[in-house]
Order: sequence, then C-alpha cells, then structure tokens
Amino acid sequence: MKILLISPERERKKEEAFLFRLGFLNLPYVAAATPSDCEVRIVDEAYERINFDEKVDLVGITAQTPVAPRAYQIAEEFRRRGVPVVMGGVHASVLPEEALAHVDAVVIGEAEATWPRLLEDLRQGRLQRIYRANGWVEGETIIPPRRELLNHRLYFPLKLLETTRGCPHQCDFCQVSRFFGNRYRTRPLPQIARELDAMFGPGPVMPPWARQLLSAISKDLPYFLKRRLLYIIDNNVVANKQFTIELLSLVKGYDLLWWGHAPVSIATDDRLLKLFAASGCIAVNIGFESLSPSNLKRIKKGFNKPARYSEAIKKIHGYGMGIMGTFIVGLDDDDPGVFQRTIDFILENQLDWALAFIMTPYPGTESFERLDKEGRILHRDWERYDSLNVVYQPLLLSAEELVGGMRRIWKEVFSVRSIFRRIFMAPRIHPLFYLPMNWGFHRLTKNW
Ligand code: B12
Ligand code: SF4
Repeated sequence: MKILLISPERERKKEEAFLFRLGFLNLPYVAAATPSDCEVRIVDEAYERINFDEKVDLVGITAQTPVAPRAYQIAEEFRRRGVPVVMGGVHASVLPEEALAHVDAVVIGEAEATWPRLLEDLRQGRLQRIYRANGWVEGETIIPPRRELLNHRLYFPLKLLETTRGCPHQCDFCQVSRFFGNRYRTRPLPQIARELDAMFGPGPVMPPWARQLLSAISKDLPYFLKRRLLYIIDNNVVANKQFTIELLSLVKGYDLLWWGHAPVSIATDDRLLKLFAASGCIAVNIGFESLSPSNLKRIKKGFNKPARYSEAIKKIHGYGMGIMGTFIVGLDDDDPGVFQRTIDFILENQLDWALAFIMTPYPGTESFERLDKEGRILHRDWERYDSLNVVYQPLLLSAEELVGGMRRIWKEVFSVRSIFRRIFMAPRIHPLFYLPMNWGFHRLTKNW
C-alpha cells in the first residue's frame, strides 16, 4: 500500500516561513506506526508542492487549528480523484464531526493506538469513520519517529526529540492536558539513547585542538558547525524529577546543545539547574503568560508567581542558560497598559528571546467552552486561530488595541537597540544562538 502523509500550510509571507523551519515529529510518528510492507512518503506543504495526481492508496493529513481549512481543501482534491483521506492531529481530534464533512475517516488521539487497525480495515475494505484511541499510549509503546522521511535540507540544522507525553497541569487555554492527558508518560531511556545515537552518534564533537581554536571565537561554534543542536519538544521536561535527572545525565554524554520547555518553578531547584547547565542546556522555554496574578488564576496557571519572575530569571541566567519567554495578552485583567508593562518586563529582565501572543481559545479547550458560554467567541474562522489575531471579545481592550499592542511588543522586543541590550550586554548568554533567532524576528516585524 502506498501512503502519502501531508502537513498542510496556509499562505505565508517568506519572512514568516523562515521562522517555522523547525521540522516536526507528528507524521514521522505516524509513519513509524505504519506496517513495514507499506510505502510511506511525507510532504511538508510549507516548502514542498503537493502532487494531487500522485498515485497513492491513502492520504493522511495532520492539522493544527489554523491550517485545518487548508487541510480540508487538500482532502477534497484527493477525494475528487478517488483517493481515501484520513485526518489526525489536534484539530480533527477535538472536532471530528467537522472534519468528517471533508475526509473519509478521523483518527482521534495518538496514532500509535489506532493507525495500524485503520490500515488493516482499509485493506479489508471496511474503513470506519472514526478511530478513537482507547486511553493513552504508554511510553514503552511509542515507536521512534521515522525522521529519515523528512527532507532535512528544508529545515534548520537541529534535531527534535520527544522524551515524555502529557502534562500534570491543566491550564485552561492549553490543549495539551486534554489531548495527551495529565498523566505524565515517560519514554524508556534506552530507547531515547538509541534515538540520540542515530541522530548524533557518540561524542566528542571534534579533536580538542580544533575545538579550542573555534571556542576562542565562540564556545558554541563547534556545536553549530557539527550540527549538534537538539530541541526537546516535551511540554514540560521536569514533571518527573527522577526521570529528568536520568535524562539529563544521558544527554550530557552526547556533548550537544539543547533547549526545552519547563515551568518557571524550575528556578527554585538549584540541583536541577546545575544538571541542566552541565548537560548542555542553552535555553529554557518558559510560559510566563502574564504579570497579573488574577489573570494567572483565571487561566488555571496560578502556580506561576509573577512576584518571583525576576529572581527566577536571574537565577537561570546565573547558570549560563538563556530564557525564551512567552506571554499571553488580551486576558480578562489586561487593560491598555499591559503592552508597555510586558515590554518593560522583557527588557529589564533581559529575556534572551520573548514573544507575546494574543489569547486564543483553541477549540476543545476549557477557555473556548467558557468564552463560548459567555457569548464572547467572535467567529470560528479557524485560519485566524493562530494567536496573532483576535478571535474573542476581550474585556478591557478593543480588538484593534489588542492586535496593535501585540505587534508593538514584538517590534520593541526585536528592535536593534533591544537586541543589543538583551544579547550583547552582561550576562551575555550564548549570543551565537540568540542573535540569529532575534534577527529573524526583527526582519519579520520590520515589515509590519
Ligand atoms: C513542536 C510544536 C510546534 C512546532 C511544530 C509543529 C508540528 N507540526 O508539530 C511549531 C513551532 C511549528 C508549532 C507551531 C504552532 N503551534 Co505548536 N506545538 C508544538 C508542540 C509543543 C509539540 C508538537 C508535537 O510534536 N507533539 C508530539 C506529537 C507526537 O503529537 P501530535 O503532533 O499531536 O501527533 C500525534 C497525534 O496527534 C496523531 N496525529 C497527528 N497528526 C496525525 C495525522 C494522521 C493522519 C494520523 C493518523 C494521526 C496524527 O499522531 C501523532 C502521534 O501520536 C505542541 C504541544 C504538544 N505536546 O503536542 C504544540 C501545539 C500542537 N501547538 C499549538 C499551537 C497553538 C501552535 C501555533 C498556532 C502557535 C503559533 N501561534 O504560532 C503554531 C501553528 C503552526 C501552523 N501549522 O500553523 C497547540 C495546538 C492548538 C491547536 N488546536 O491547533 C499545541 C497543542 C500547544 C498547546 N499549548 O495547546 N508548534
Ligand atoms: S503547564 Fe504548559 S503544557 Fe502544561 S497545561 Fe499548562 S500551558 Fe499546557
């Protein structure tokens, strides 16, 4: 059987497309769960053309909410040519009935649990409309993703790895705990080690003399030249401390640079911070979300304590690690002053990179249900559910103020002056990593 897996893309400006060249693991995971007698190809529409006349037996499409309308168009093109289409991923999982108006079958939840059964049904000519995962896939049963099916020349020279699934928290705007569950599942370390082996081989990076020479220019240069950069995509790398400690010790052995997501509370644990730094962590991605405690409480992220943010940032910087911070604007407590307060916070604390997104109640989240009940959902134009547009009625701001204010934050954070102050002045953390990242956003916001 010939299967074509597609990651759809909306029309994007060239500067925007640059920012998402991270690659992805979802379709490589689906490919890994496919029986070996099937031939699988992956197309990333962001950078590759879809050939609708390709002779295939099945098309599988993934979609996050903003690309769902495009996914439906693609599905219809293939179905017109008599090719059955299956959709999976977050959006179809929360709105299967909507998706079924455009595709033959929907996979709800993790592919590992249902995809082989679906393929068998297709072979037997009894494809069902809905395939629902029964519970969560255990860490041990996750088959390593088939990364070799991606065209690596299309992406930044970094590798993606997933070591856990789920998150113990239940923030009301986030789809993770509903989709992946709040039971935190860890993958077996020997399996992770095999993936790291395949991606990086064992260390060391290069002969000591060459390393010394290059390190004189920048201590990160050898890692960039040897492409030893890893993004751990887990939602929360520290939810099971014992596992994290073992994972860090494993990663350390590969002599690479990595970054991943953790809650701000990581700063209270010096032992963990020390291990993070020793394992090659160059950035902790932290969802600060808001500087207002009442906002945080309302979105069920009251465990974030804004009064301790600055101290936490200093602590993490003190271990030589940078911080990628994300914020949400447009929450119920946010008045027109929120934009300047966020800018001041980011600049004063020298966050190494930071973005503020417009509060977006994605379908299937608790926040969507709450705002819908309150009659505040403005539309269901999924393409604009991308955290850059206003999709619900804020309380203390107009939609125009919100878009304008969010853009002002980006423009100020990525102005030349701000980049210089945040990246090149003390504590001066990994400038080789943060400068290109900040510069990409500078170029994007210059066109706004
Ligand atoms: C890495 C990441 C990214 C990366 C890569 C995205 C990608 N395509 O994977 C980048 C940076 C590009 C990104 C961008 C965005 N992201 Co993002 N991202 C993530 C993150 C942290 C991990 C994704 C991942 O790989 N998960 C692990 C894999 C295994 O899970 P999965 O993708 O769901 O795939 C499994 C199943 O869904 C299923 N499946 C998926 N596709 C298919 C297809 C078929 C045919 C089948 C059978 C099964 C199947 O099988 C897979 C294996 O079990 C998730 C959070 C999370 N934990 O998922 C957020 C998440 C997916 N992102 C989210 C959002 C909001 C965005 C943005 C809109 C944010 C923004 N403003 O820029 C953009 C949208 C980009 C776009 N396409 O337009 C939301 C999704 C909300 C929604 N309803 O769509 C999530 C859930 C985070 C959250 N807090 O809610 N993201
Ligand atoms: S801590 Fe992060 S991943 Fe977990 S539910 Fe909250 S926002 Fe989502």
